[in-house]
Amino acid sequence: MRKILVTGTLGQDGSNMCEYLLRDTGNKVYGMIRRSANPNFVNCKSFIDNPNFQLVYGDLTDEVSIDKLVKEIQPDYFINFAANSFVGCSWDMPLHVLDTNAGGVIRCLEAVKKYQPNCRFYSAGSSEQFGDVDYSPQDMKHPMKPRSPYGASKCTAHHMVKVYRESYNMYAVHGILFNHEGTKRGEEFVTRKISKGVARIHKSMNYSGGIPFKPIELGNLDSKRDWSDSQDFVKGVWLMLNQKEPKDYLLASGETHSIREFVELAFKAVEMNGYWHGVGEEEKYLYKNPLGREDDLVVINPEFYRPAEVELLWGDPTQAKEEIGWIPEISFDNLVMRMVSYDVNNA
Ligand code: NDP
Ligand code: GDR
Repeated sequence: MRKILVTGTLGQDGSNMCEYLLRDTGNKVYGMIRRSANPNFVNCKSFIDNPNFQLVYGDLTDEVSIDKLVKEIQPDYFINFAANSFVGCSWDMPLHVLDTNAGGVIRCLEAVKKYQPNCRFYSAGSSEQFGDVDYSPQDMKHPMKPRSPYGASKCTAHHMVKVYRESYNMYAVHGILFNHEGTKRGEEFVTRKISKGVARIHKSMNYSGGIPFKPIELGNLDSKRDWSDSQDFVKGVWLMLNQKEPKDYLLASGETHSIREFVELAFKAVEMNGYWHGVGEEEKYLYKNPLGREDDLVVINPEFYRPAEVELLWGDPTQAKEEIGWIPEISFDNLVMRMVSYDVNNA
């Protein structure tokens, strides 16, 4: 039986990866979580009781725990999705972000080197490493120009993976993944914030007698992101781990869309076609409801602006498609529809 250690199990990608791997009954999956007073297992509902799944405790900031897991489990694969993953908070806690996202990867690499050198290791890289981009779409040759402590931490991890791969002949890869979302996405990220907000507003409009509601508060509407579905991406990660030779790849949809477009499409999914009015911090997304009342659906809150913004991300996934046969299935429109309808049905 293949033994696979996955970190970030309660998060979006870790839980999607566990779910994907457990479809193969030849896999024994060890899902690492960190100690928490009140852990939230909502993303793990579908597999928590699977006999081939086992929860294990560990923390990326504690090498003793990582060493112990690798020594005891002797995994064939170690997939590290755990991170302090929210770019927006990374200016407020840069040392913690660097220690978790870069130091944590070094701790994993060291444990693999010491206790299970043939284990295949995945490090979760990010399009945030490209930062203020030189050209579009970005490919693996694009220079690293991070704009946040988070982006810089992922660049450090990237360099360390290469160093360990070349110094110790390890199968270690660092995938550069563009934004990927879905119904397990954390609520502070903009896509889920919008889909949950749309569901809340739709409910007020339709089931509570059209009572007034709070609009969704957003920051920069003009930044553009290359959005895909996390379920497509975990398959790409697994492909990266199962090649003859270790090599870093980039996963993206090959399209880019603004936050503004995401808002429009998300409201359209519940048949609320709004319109933009005003400029700068006064800009709003408005909707004329069936009673003739004009409601604010989205307003700007400058609190959500970042000290430095990555304005445009747009990836070129050609290499991953051609060399490892990665085939994403969920389009941007489909992703938005799925997220909104899930949140509407669970509002
Ligand atoms: P999430 O924030 O949903 O999940 C991250 C998980 O890491 C959480 O479950 C969290 O635990 C865990 N974690 C945080 N710190 C530690 C620690 N010190 N020790 C152990 N576990 C820890 O992120 P995603 O699933 O979206 O992303 C997965 C990875 O991919 C991350 O590394 C992220 O930076 C990277 N990435 C994500 C992209 C995306 O668009 N989703 C794009 C590119 C890269 P807890 O639940 O207890 O908080
Ligand atoms: P990102 O995702 O920073 O790209 O990082 P996020 O959804 O947080 O932001 C995307 C863009 O939306 C703008 N924005 C807002 N963002 C948030 N969170 N909240 C708001 O209210 C808001 N209003 C506008 C942001 O300024 C930004 O331009 C994600 C994470 O998953 C990282 O871990 C991962 O590495 C990258 O994607 C690729």
